[in-house]
Amino acid sequence: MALFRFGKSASESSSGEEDQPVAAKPGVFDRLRAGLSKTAQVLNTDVRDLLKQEGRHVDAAFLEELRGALVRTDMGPSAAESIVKDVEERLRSRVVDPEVVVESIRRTLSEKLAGTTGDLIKASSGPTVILVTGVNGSGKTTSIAKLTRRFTESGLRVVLGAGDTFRAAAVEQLSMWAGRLGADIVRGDSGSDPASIAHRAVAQAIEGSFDICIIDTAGRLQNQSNLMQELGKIRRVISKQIPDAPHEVLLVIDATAGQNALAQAEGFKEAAGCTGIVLAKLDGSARGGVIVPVAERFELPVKFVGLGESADDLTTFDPEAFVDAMLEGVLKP
Ligand SMILES: Nc1nc2c(ncn2[C@@H]2O[C@H](COP(=O)(O)OP(=O)(O)OP(=O)(O)O)[C@@H](O)[C@H]2O)c(=O)[nH]1
Ligand SMILES: [Mg+2]
Repeated sequence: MALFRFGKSASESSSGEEDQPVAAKPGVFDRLRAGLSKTAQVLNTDVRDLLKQEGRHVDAAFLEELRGALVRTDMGPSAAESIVKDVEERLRSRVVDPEVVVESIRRTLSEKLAGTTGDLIKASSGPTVILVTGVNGSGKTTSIAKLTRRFTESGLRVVLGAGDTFRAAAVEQLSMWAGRLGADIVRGDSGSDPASIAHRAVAQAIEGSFDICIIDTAGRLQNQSNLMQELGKIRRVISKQIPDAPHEVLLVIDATAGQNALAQAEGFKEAAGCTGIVLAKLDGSARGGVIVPVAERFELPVKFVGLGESADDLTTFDPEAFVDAMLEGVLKP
């Protein structure tokens, strides 16, 4: 199996493209920075308030306040604890040194996120099949639109499978995106079997020599065992057509939903055989730190982050850029 290495899409290019008009699209770091601005604001306000108190000593009360500020970014207790411990060891009973604290946050987050990303897996030959799963409303269909945009911009041909046959509106939503983005779509009647839609979509991908086939699924909760089993059936149907497919099973997680959303998404990893995560809606969240517990808990690579509602609002996950964006402006005037 191979890996997709996308060329930078127009929306991700950090420099102005020659043929772009005056209002060039922002580069990837600008987008991340904008998306993570609410998180950076929380860190900035809380940590700056803590650190600007001149002459304050690193004591139990200080460490407790620091822990609180860190936890408010949703980075999870283990990351917050590591940072607090590190600051305690390095500055115990001494006067607070803001640079040490910020450096400690940066290093801990970088360490926790190192190796938590990965390129999209690609079929060695024939169409690459991507199955997209997650709880209700997490951002699956929009993420499919964003992925489609990336693929078509790279010159790849895409067919979508409207496997959310639960709601008629879901099929319409995906059809609208397919029309806009120049992808084909396979759809069935409302209430038809999602596995048969997946089968037809993969068949069309093979027969029509498409590069990519992306299957949408209805949102579900992990305690809906019949619906979770349905994911297994979709997988089996696909793998009968192409033995190593689906090549990717992406779990879409809503970054605004907090720790509870993580608990809800847990069952998907096994039931659907997930291979990677898309962390959607980071732009709306002051809790961008949630990527740390997401990566830790699922032990799956975070392949993309969603930064808005349009088809361009997706970037690959770059841990260093992510941490930089999270700490953007912290302690700077
Ligand atoms: N701000 C923001 N909104 C997003 C993002 N991704 C999705 N949304 C919005 O979230 C809502 C739900 O997105 P969908 O893509 O329909 O979610 P879904 O998981 O397909 O939902 P169901 O099919 O009902 O389970 C829509 O209003 C999207 O526009 C994102 O990255 N940022
Ligand atoms: Mg949907």
